[in-house]
Amino acid sequence: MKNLSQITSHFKTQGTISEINPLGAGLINDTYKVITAETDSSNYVLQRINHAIFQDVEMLQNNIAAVTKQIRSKLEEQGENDIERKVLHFIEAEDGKTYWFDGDSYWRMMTFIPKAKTYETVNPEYSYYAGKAFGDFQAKLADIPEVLGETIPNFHNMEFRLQQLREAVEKNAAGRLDEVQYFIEEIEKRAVEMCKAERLYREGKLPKRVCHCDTKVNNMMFDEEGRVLCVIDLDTVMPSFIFSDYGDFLRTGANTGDEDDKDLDKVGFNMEIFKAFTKGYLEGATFLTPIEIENLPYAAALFPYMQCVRFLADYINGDTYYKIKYPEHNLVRTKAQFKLLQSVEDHTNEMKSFIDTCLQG
Ligand code: GN1
Ligand code: MG
Repeated sequence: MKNLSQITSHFKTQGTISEINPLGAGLINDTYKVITAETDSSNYVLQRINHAIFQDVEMLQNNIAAVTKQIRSKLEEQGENDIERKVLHFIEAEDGKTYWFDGDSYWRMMTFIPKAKTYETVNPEYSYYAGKAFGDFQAKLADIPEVLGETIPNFHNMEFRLQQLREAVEKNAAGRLDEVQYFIEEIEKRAVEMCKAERLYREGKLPKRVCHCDTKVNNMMFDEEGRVLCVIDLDTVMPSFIFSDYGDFLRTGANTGDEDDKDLDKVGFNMEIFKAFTKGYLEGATFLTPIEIENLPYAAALFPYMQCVRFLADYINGDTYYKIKYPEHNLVRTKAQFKLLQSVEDHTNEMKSFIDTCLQG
């Protein structure tokens, strides 16, 4: 607490800081809520940026500054009157930067958005709003003047993720290979199909657009009525296929169980959520090309698949990337994501016909 309040003293905040408590359930950065004593001054969010993962903090913060500036100006154009709750606002550090380096870690602060909530699960109504909001988020960023850098190179590149898994298998650093053979085989069976996006891109048939790339349901703030206020966790905003945002929301929002559910009977793909989210997304993302729309069911499968590959690679490597709560955690996550993938696959035809209906209607 003492250390954390020393960190906050390097930022141009207002009010007297009275409490600093852990916030949220992110797997990468460390996040805290900073509470001020005065009722009329804002509370803040303090974050320690995971520098091992985000190696170019300058690029990271420049991306976020460009994105928040663009969203802010679009909201102003629309005459929005709740701007402070609809876009993140970063606090300057004493040296004028948007982050502070304490000689060891990189920190940043932003205003805490009041009267807003995040959820780990959502009902169909909220999913519809979420779909519209992510479509709208991508639409707002379509004409961003800055060229955004890839804060994590090849982040959602399926070919690259498979290559990482294959390297992990090759090294078998933690000696865990024998117990995961089944999953490796299942992953390899689907590898060619799942790398379709990269092939379409090379053939010039699929564009990259500015995407959020971490559209987990808990990266969205809702107001008291369940309307989406804004999208948070902007570290991974970068050029990608729109499949990233569409697919990663469904991976989390349409899962009937948890991302790391030990009870696989609870894990499955909820078609009601799929339908509501897809309807909203198609309404918000008015710029989609036919090839993007046609591949939305592929995107719904791609993200459980990719996450399965990433969790499994981390398990084989000995848990060097994701925070874990117990030794088998990454294996449990792998199994849950694989179960979800199978459930998505079972719904392929139903997804396709729903999308056709939306387009006709
Ligand atoms: C990480 O930190 P968090 O939980 O928002 C990860 C995502 C994964 C997710 C899995 C930078 O996001 O890509 O989908 O965990 N972020 C990074 O829960 O790797
Ligand atoms: Mg998050």
